Amino acid sequence: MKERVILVALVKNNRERYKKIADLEELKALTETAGGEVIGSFIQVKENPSPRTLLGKGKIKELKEICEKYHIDLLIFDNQLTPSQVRNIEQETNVRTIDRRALILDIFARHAKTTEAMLQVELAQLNYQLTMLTGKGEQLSQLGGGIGTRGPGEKKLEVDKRKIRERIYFLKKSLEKIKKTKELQRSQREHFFKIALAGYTNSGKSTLFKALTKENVYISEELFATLDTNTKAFEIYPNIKVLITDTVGFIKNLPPQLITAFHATLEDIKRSDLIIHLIDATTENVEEKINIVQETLKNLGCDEEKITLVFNKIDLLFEKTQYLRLKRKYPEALFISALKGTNLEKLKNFIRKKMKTFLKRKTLKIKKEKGFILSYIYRNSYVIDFKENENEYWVKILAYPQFIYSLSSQI
Ligand SMILES: Nc1nc2c(ncn2[C@@H]2O[C@H](COP(=O)(O)OP(=O)(O)OP(=O)(O)O)[C@@H](O)[C@H]2O)c(=O)[nH]1
Ligand SMILES: [Mg+2]
Repeated sequence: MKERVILVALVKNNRERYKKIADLEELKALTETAGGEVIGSFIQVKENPSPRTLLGKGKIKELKEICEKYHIDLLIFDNQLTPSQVRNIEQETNVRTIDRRALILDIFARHAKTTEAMLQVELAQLNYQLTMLTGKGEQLSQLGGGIGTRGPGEKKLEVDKRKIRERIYFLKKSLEKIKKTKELQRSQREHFFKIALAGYTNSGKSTLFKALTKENVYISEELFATLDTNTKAFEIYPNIKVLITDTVGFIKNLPPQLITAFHATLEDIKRSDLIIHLIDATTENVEEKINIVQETLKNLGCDEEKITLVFNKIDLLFEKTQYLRLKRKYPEALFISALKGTNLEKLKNFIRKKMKTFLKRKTLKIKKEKGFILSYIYRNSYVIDFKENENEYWVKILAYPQFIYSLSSQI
């Protein structure tokens, strides 16, 4: 049976309350992705949050009554909670309580499929637990403990912390090993033009990946459907391949533990020659989401010059106004529908333009007795023109410089 959930948020004033509604919509989608059923939401407007329970005393009481009446199993706070706040709220409402960060970690844990993703998620979860335990320790010493509580309590915490640290050490070692294998793969791919798909969760990255590579990947309206990077080649010109990588999506306030743990995965974005920042053009607060992704990319150390904005899902933009507004505000951006295939040719042309300096044009003169090499050339380059006379073939090609270089010793 689905857990029955109430979403809770605290905002400073009425203006923020209005903005919070979109955040709660997102929190609802996250909750549903995690398998919960949202029964309602609860917002308190209060200038100063209570250090004990975030919400004020009266509101907590009100919340407790609602939880009893509607048989609520779980409270999910949009605001970040301290460990002691979690405990106090649980004590006073009798309902299990988590915050947005814990919810996102839970979704990541559900969706991790490959060994690497599972190790990364566990690492993020343990680091998160460690911060929560540290908080609990502080709480205990602040209370002064007392006979029978403080001593053993702290001791148990120390044991827990030590076990967690040991496991973290093990996970980091295992991830190191995977990283080495990945490095090897990367070096083999070094000379290809590399594209990364980045963007807010649910913007359609995997759908675009599938449209370009014809690869069957998992696509879903759930948030964070993709946690594992997936790299595939597709031909941008006949016989000229580029590599494209589908990655994990971003979200507002992504727990920092996840960014750290997924570093190896996100490294693929940084190392790309072109980053396609894909945006769901139909979503609420588009600009805010664009800024969150741009900010995350910047923090990862991505070169801004490499980032291109691409608006997706234009098949759903029935109203022209949103389209025109975005076009005016982001004149350089492209507009596509990954699902319907609209403007994919435009996107490919854009990629071709971007990779101009990565490819070389060359006219090869090949003696007829070396004609056997032609099939090798045809397989690895885009033949623009072909002529022959009695003794020679003239082949005008477009190819990666490395390929042209490899030919020089053979013709
Ligand atoms: N109408 C429409 N729907 C789209 C389009 N592109 C993607 N979708 C839908 O949007 C949802 C999310 O698509 P995904 O490709 O899984 O998105 P993602 O960016 O990979 O999401 P995460 O992996 O969760 O970060 C799915 O239900 C898709 O069918 C589009 O161009 N038009
Ligand atoms: Mg995806």
